[in-house]
Amino acid sequence: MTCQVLTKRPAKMLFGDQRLDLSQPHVMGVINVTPDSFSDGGNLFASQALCLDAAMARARVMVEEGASFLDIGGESTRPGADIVSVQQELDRVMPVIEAIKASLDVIVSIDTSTPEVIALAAKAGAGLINDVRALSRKGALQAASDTQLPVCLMHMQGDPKTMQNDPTYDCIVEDISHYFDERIKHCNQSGIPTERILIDPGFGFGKTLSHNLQLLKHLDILASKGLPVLVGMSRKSMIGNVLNRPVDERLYGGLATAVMAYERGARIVRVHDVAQTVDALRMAHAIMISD
Ligand code: 7PM
Repeated sequence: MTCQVLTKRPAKMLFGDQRLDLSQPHVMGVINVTPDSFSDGGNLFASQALCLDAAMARARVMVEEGASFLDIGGESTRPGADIVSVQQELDRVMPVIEAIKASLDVIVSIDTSTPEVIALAAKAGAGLINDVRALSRKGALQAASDTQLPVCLMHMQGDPKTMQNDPTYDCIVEDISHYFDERIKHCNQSGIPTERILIDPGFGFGKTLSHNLQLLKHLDILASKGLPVLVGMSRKSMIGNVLNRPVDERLYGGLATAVMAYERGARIVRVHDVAQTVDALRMAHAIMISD
């Protein structure tokens, strides 16, 4: 028997003009267009034009390596990061979205909490709205609803400035599950049907190492809600803290988290290292569907 039979998750989901089979795992490549993004040291940002060239070069490679999505972000959510103006965020992400849509066959995910960015990115052809604030900003629910695109609701405790100051939960998995129930209700009331919602526990966003490890261990409980689960652990401190490795030496640890998340029901894995993660997940998938 295959595992899909056991879930109530629909096998296919429409992301803008692309239909994706979510009975298999998919990789989302991260394209940060921020000067302070920790994973690329800001080297995509030397100047506006250079930035676009570098972002597109990276995008092309990630698509060749098998990414189904590219996640474009123009606001750093690093703890303590500077606040970005709406215009600044638009100036960073819109050229990249337009260039990708013009030349690459991939679903563009827009990593934003800003209503104006949601609307314009959708107009430019984005296929998924990925919001680390789960559409909690004023106007974001309506903006997302108007696009008719799927939305990824990520859980975060607190805000990026303070979230790592002693985060606490009664029971991390239950608390986050209830949080999603509330946000899904708000989405539904704003015209976003449950069929267009993905959930993401938000590894590293207001969580201690122990919280992050428990969340991954019990991810199957969140997946059993029936909504597609997306996860992002690539290069994060939860890997660094277990292995005692700097950010550029967390690939193997990250592959372990990707495979374990997939086995527990995650279907989209957001990573910086696309080729390696695609291989790991193709292998895991072959095992999962064997009988
Ligand atoms: C600095 C700190 C820069 C943290 C970037 C980050 C997620 C996300 C991010 C995630 C979803 C990173 C994060 N993380 N969106 N955006 N899930 N859906 O490590 O885990 O890339 S930003």
